[in-house]
Amino acid sequence: MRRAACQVLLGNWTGSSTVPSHQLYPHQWSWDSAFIAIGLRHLSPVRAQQEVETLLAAQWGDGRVPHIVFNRAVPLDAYFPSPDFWRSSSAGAAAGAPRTTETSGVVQPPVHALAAWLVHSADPDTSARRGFLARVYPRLVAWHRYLADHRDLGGHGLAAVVHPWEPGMDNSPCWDGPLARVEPAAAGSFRRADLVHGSAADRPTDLDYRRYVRLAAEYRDHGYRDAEAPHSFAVEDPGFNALFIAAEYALARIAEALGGEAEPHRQRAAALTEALVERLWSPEAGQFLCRDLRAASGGRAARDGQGGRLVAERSAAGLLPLVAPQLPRPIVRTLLRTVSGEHYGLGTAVRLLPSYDLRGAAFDRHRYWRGPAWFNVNWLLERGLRRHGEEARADALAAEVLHAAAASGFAEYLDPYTGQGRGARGFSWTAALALDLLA
Ligand code: 9WN
Repeated sequence: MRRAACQVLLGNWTGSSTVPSHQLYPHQWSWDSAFIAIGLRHLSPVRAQQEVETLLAAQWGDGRVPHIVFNRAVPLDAYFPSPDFWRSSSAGAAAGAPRTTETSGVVQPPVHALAAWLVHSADPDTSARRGFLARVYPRLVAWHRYLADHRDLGGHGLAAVVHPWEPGMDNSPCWDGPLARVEPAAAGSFRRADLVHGSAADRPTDLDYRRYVRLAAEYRDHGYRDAEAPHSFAVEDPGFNALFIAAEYALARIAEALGGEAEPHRQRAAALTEALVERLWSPEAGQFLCRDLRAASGGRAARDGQGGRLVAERSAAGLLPLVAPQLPRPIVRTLLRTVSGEHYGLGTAVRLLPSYDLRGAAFDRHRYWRGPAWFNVNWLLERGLRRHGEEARADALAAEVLHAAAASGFAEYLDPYTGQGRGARGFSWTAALALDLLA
């Protein structure tokens, strides 16, 4: 299995970074690279460092780390939206987009500091010799500062996502409500490349895509400047912010290793944890929910005066705060119950955590982030279980992840009921995270 996972990673390596999948995603993706580096460190610590460095080399002047770094050798029609849609080097100039590398203009969850710390820890000598931490630290600090300064759209300390691609869970039912207010781009005004390799029954719908395109074009046409863009989609996502917290703690470790100041990072992580609980915890749901910042206030949100409204959909993103080390114990206990309760059924109805509520009206066992089980989410849950002392459950989940990864040929995602692989095969983060669990 180790050999097979390594082969996937070697095959998807392009010389300076790794594609998620040659056919469906032939460029470098932001959070994919973080997960890939976490696995790659067991195969080649130097390549794992390069993976992170290549991504961070495409960072914008305002600190954002783009969700895609385009490979200029790949034909434009291989992936949509392509560089000629984003036009980052011209449209993003005022926000400090790189001049010579084309990227997208949106972001993905900030897993990078965690990845950098884990990559360093795998081989501290090589890391020190290459000056890895010293080089990535200022960039990671600027990235987190971008999220804190430009993305706190709700004004209470959490980072908001402004496009469904940003939380990395493109068509989660959590976005259905917020997206309904977005005017779809004209049908036929673009050509989807994903349907050449992916099945239409699995992928987001055309109507979803028309709204994704509208939002991205709107952002681009405002120079990707957060102060000026209308951001008609703005959501506080518990998964995104949980990873921000974990990354901020990792940044504290990195600062310490460099002989710098760790305390400001720990303080920000603690403040983020507090805001997460205050704004997104739902005792009724037994998990964290998304907050739609553009919804008129009502219900609980009106009473607590927090602005916007909690989205009444259960997604696995609302369990990811288990990776946050300082979560209040009663909340941890509730989350641990929810994971194996009727909505997720881990260990009873299903073997891997599904991406969405098994009982939710929008549940679809094959459609991408509307039900299928994903390996990165399960790897994060495994880590969260272990962090909170649930060793036996973490061991059991790790065994299931490894079994499913191998049996599916390192699939992109799985039917949560049958374990049948779906989407791309030889998918990089599936191989990388399996390698990590084997280590
Ligand atoms: C849009 C690359 C990416 C992942 C995302 C996943 C999918 C892209 C797409 O693929 O999104 O960014 O074209 O569907 O949803 O999590 O990073 O693997």
